[in-house]
Amino acid sequence: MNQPPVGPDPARALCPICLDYFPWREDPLYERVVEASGARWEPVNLSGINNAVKRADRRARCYVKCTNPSRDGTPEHYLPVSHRGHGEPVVIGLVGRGKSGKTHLLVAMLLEALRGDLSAHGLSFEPADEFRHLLFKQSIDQFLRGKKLDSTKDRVHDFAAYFLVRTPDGRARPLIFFDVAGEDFMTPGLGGRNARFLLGATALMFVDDPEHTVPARRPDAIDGPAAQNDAFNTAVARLRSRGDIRKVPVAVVITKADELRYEHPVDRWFRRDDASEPLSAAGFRAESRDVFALLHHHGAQPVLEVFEQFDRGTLHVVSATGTPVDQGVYPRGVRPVRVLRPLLALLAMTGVVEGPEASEVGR
Ligand SMILES: Nc1nc2c(ncn2[C@@H]2O[C@H](COP(=O)(O)OP(=O)(O)O)[C@@H](O)[C@H]2O)c(=O)[nH]1
Ligand SMILES: [Mg+2]
Ligand SMILES: [Zn+2]
Repeated sequence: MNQPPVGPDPARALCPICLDYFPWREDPLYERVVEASGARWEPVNLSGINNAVKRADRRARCYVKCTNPSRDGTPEHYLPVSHRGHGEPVVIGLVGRGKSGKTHLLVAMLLEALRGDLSAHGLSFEPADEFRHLLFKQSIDQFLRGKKLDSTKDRVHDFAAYFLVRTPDGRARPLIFFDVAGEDFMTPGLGGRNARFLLGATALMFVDDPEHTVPARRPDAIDGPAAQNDAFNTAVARLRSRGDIRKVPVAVVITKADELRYEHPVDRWFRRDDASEPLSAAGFRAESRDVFALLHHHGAQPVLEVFEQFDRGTLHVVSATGTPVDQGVYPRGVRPVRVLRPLLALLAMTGVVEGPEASEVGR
């Protein structure tokens, strides 16, 4: 009797960028060559390297070109070799209006993850895509110097970061983040290319800020909560064509919550460390309940509605910077608060973190 294939198909890969299945061929492999005149992709031939250790090391830094079999006009793109040979990739998409704080959140979160702050949970992270990581590291450096990050432009079809996350039992899973500028998300045309990553996402982070969700709690507030969140609506509409929308795990994140830091119940969560406590489904539930109540009290319908479209999800209050920006800089430096919680929740809900507690997170 034929057994169904176990794990990823070795000959075919699902491309997270164009969402075509394409034949995975490592002849040739490609490298990103950067010179004063510009950067380009160049084929490399490793067959002349007769030391297996050296060859493996070199290969780990190479890329495979996606053949984009549907020829849908997606610009030429390459995937790191680590896309193959590990478990099913976890693809996390950030969704939110422009300027809601997605890019700062992603940078703060991955900075702490790379630094080893989730080691109490047995998780270690390593960049698995040298070329994109160099770009991403520029953002990290800027962030650490207390400078405001540039708004997300260009490369709307591409992902922001590619990691391997290793778990205590020796498994590794590719972890891919898409961070799309809120405006591009809604731009029509391009055959819907901008938000297409949603169709391949295995988990989502919905991001919004206090200005649009709990404005009455801000000292300078004038309006009520926003009646609509077009980025959320577009994303959910787009996901519907997948059919399994309720099954996608989600983390709903109110970032820039430093603006609410003295307010109940945000103050309570801000005092707690986000990474060292043992993983507890009840802990996630308690925070979700508090944030839900806060949003409900302020009539933040768009966020509550998006949360209720999914079977499994958590709610969070976080701050990427810890303080407001002042003329493009953070005068006292940045101090992220609780940014690892949504990541940890999604890693539990996608099965990267295993165990009886992890399996109950978000239920
Ligand atoms: N107070 C505060 N401001 C933030 C925080 N994160 C981002 N911002 C500010 O919000 C603006 C938009 O942030 P950005 O990450 O570019 O939003 P994106 O368009 O959703 O990617 C920038 O001016 C940031 O300085 C935060 O945690 N706290
Ligand atoms: Mg951005
Ligand atoms: Zn592709």
